[in-house]
Amino acid sequence: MDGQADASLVTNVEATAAGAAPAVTEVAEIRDRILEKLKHSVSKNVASATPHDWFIATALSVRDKIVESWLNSIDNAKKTGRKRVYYLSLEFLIGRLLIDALTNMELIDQTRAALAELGVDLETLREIEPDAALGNGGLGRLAACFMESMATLSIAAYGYGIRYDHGLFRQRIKDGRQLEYPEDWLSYGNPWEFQRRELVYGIGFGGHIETQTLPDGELKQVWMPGETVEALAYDTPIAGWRGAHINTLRLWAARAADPLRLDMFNSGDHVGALMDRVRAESISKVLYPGDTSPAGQELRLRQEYFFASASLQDLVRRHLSLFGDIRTLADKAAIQLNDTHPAIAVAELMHILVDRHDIPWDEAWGITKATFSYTNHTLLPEALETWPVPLMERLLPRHMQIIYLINALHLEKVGKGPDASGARLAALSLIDESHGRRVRMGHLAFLGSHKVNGVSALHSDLMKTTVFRDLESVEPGKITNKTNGITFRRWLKEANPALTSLLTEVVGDTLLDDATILEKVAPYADDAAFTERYAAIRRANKVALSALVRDRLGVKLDPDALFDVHIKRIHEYKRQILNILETVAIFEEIRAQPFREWIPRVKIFAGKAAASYTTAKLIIQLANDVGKVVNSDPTVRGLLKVVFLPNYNVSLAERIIPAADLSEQISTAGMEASGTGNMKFALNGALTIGTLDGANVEILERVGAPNIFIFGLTADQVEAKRTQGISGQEAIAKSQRLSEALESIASGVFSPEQPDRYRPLVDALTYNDFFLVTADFDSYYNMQRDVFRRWRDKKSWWRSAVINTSNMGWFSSDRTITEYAQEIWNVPTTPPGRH
Ligand code: NBG
Repeated sequence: MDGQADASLVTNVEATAAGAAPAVTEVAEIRDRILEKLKHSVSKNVASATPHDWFIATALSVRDKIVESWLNSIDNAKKTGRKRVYYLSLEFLIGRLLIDALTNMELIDQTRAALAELGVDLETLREIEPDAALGNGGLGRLAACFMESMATLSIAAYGYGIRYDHGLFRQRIKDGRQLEYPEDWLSYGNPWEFQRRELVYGIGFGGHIETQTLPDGELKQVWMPGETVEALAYDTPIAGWRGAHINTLRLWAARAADPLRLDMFNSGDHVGALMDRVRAESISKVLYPGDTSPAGQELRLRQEYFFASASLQDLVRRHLSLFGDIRTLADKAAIQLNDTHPAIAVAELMHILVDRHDIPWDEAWGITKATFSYTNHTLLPEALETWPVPLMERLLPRHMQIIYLINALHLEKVGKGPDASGARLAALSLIDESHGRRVRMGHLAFLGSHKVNGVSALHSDLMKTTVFRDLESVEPGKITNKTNGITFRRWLKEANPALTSLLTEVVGDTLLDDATILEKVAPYADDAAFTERYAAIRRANKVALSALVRDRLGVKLDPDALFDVHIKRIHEYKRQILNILETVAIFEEIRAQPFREWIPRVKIFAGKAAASYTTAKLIIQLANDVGKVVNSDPTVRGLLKVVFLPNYNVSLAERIIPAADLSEQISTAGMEASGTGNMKFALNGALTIGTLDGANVEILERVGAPNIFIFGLTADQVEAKRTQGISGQEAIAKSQRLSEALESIASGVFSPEQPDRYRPLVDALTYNDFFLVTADFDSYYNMQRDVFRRWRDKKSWWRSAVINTSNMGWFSSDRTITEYAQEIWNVPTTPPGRH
């Protein structure tokens, strides 16, 4: 550490791609700020600082910059009396924030240089930051992309969620099997958050209702909760692109009103004295506690009410302090329900308006509907939440009463219609009576909102004909579509800086301000010099990923092989098993016909299975077992490799996606609401092999049929096929390849120590193939051969890749958020760079 700027210290791709060197004075200033933080906030000097100390010092130095702009943003929203957007979500999969913050504050190159002067590599610090896994998959990552785009577009927005001590579990793979461990992202502190000790709200549970008679003879219901838990706010600033506007992600931590029952403690019951506290704090312990037990279900409902109630109390307090009159709430606040998890907020707002502010019911219902809107993220019946009425009645007696009344008035209205049969009313009711009484949270969210949206064109259409068919007929036009998007700051610039530099050379440096200018790249698809550079960047990313795979799994990859990537939650509808079957089929063929000219290919899998989802866990094990056999088979000669990277999260996705050649988006048509991984891959130039499902349909429309590999049954065909029966026997009998692949799996070729391990999987595909894997196998297999043919013709491959990148501008979450702002929230947007 000699204080000299030494460019050779900086070895990563971004620095080499960064272009002009940052100004010397700015670098010196940043270096001094980092040193100041190291000394006064971390209490270390340069000689004794660990990489973690450097991470904290660097984070705090950029945080200071963010805070200045943050306070201005808050002030400005106050001064202008702007309408605010509140995004309620049980998940915010924000990932690491250091590179994101530096990028959006436009300080990344300067900070890298400043750290280099101190002998510190920014990439090392990047890897030290824990990945905030406060989400499960696409839904949570979408919420994170939306937060970033709302800040970028200067929308005054708050994200509201839960500050889980442990987010989604950490996955380890042992003997091919998934093991779950608690994620511990907070164990060494979190430099991004601010505890707001003044923002504490009481959240009631249980108890009873007292009916009071008002002087005018009207009855008033007063809820007397039996238990109160405190919600304490923690704020994280979310910087928009170019740092002009900063929003707040406010996460609630649960706390007991009393830390300890001192009487019990002193009488010797040391554990019992902590019981209330443990019970209260369990609410914000983990994301998605198992809900197979009644206790687990209760905890889930407690979580949902906890964060919905804290958020509503907070936003109502803000509204009253700024505008004075609760009746104007809908003019000044738009609340977006991210899926059904926060749907209880509809009843909570009615409770606040009617019980606390004495607003007459009808007026309160009008305010509620005008304030809320709801996004549906899945049509899978098991994901559309319903809560047993007895549980709701016990935990939230007043809310249950409110839900019953909403339902009674709703059914009274629709019951007057000419087609009001018993079956129709049963379908429209907020209470599902088909297997014990349960509250339909999707229906509650629908009725309590002025707009309801799906997340891709196909999904929004299917909503109208499936789960919300009856409700749509009562309120036609309420369902709209808002196709998902992704933030290009993270998924292009931060994940693939070299590609970003190449693209900005062509389209100019406003690419991250206005993604639609990517169109200008299209003509370069036929420019050999350009595609060569584009291909070289991919190769460098593949070399980097190969190093990671080697470090983590000890498997050596050939960066010139085709990287065929399937990364997402493990679920039967996402059909990882279809991909594995094709892998097995090719494995058998390579061994039988070793002389053929095979395309060297690497199958890359990653993803977590829900802890209680046995079949998904078995699929993980199969992928690992197949990998073990294939990777060590001498005849295969490295022509096929299969790797399963453990603990898939945002950071791993950032490493894998820029290195992918082929993107697997092969869900059973009609089942993937949208997908957002599909967009990230296509933006980074991977070609998609996929079904006509979710946003794949819109990707096809934009990139054109020659540049995407579409196969398999359509959503309509899937429905028709299912009505004929879902046995796989016929398809298996027709396809020798498929029957051989299934046979080798069933007979234990990949599990010699337990030959019948995969019998249940094979039996399900044979007799009960709900996800239609067998029906789509041949067309998938054949399409993979088209992929091979195309890969051989490199010119054509890279042409398609560039066309994919150039047509992805529309999938920016800035576009999606602009649509929400204009068509659902009615709030203004200011594009970046127009300040
Ligand atoms: C997921 C869908 C994806 C979609 C994301 C974001 C849930 C419940 N739904 O297809 O499966 O892209 O939501 O909309 O996680």
